[in-house]
Amino acid sequence: MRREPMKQTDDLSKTWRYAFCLLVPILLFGLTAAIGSEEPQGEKAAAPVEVRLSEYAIEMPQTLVAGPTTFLVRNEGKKIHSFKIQGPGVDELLAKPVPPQANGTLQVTLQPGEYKVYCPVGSHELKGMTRKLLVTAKQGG
Ligand SMILES: [Cu+2]
Repeated sequence: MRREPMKQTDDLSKTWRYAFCLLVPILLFGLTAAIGSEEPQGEKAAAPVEVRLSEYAIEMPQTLVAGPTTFLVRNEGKKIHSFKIQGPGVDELLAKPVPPQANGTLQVTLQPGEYKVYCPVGSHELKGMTRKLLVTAKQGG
């Protein structure tokens, strides 16, 4: 019987090639899974919308995109203020008025349309603490 001297090394390289072929897809899959799992978070948790209250004005964006929205309301004035929003599907008021230099948050789900935002404390609305907010439909959703 004749022995084949090459067979041993040939088998070894085959084993290595096999292991390599197995390893690469596992690594690639792990990488893709890691990247993929981060995407939905950015889509859902939109950054809070900042609202600044003072005597007697409300500062905030004029337009927003529809969807779940958190308003971060900062009272930068010297008097107690609050924040109320009324419009399509929404009639919400801060749980409690915001003392000077304090914050409050209000979560609502905005629909496309026009909203009224104002401070319901005393006659602050008449003094200027009122404005309109335009909500536009979400793009590509
Ligand atoms: Cu006010």
